[in-house]
Amino acid sequence: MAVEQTLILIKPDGLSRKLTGLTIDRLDASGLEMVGAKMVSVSEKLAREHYKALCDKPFFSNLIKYIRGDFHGFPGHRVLAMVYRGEGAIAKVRQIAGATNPEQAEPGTIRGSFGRITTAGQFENVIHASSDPRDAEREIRLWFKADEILPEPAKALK
Ligand code: DAT
Ligand code: MG
Repeated sequence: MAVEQTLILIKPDGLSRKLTGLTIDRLDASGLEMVGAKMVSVSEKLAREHYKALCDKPFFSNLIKYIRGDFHGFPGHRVLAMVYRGEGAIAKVRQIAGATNPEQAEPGTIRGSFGRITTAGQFENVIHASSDPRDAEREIRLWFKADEILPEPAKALK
């Protein structure tokens, strides 16, 4: 299996419902390595760029509000952005996250256990996880500068 990097965001619902530790526990237990992490104040521009493939969807404007924390009374528009690395990292993290729709996510996955669909139809699914290698590369470059991610061991300074 190839060594991959993948982007994870703990979204504003995950932060406000105190699911940060639980999420990191599950990611660490998978054997993958955390190689980047920071709190990010999400600008409108960053949110729109992150979700640009969905810009034609009817739920796009609420999706931008959601990722910016507008539904969670969370001043500062915060998310926790992380990069994990390891063999098959993209699929492993998607497995831990569960399906996009929290009602269809397997019980025991993060979204299956803690996600919800609000009465207004908003998916609140706790975390973001890159869906494929192209997305992962694009998203990591969007959220992180190169020197904010630990180099692979072979490339690390001795
Ligand atoms: P994922 O986050 O699992 O990669 P995606 O990239 O298709 O899913 O969509 C990004 C986010 O958009 C998703 O986490 C929640 C929201 N979303 C997707 N489909 C939706 C829908 N049918 N109704 C409301 N929100 C939706
Ligand atoms: Mg996606």
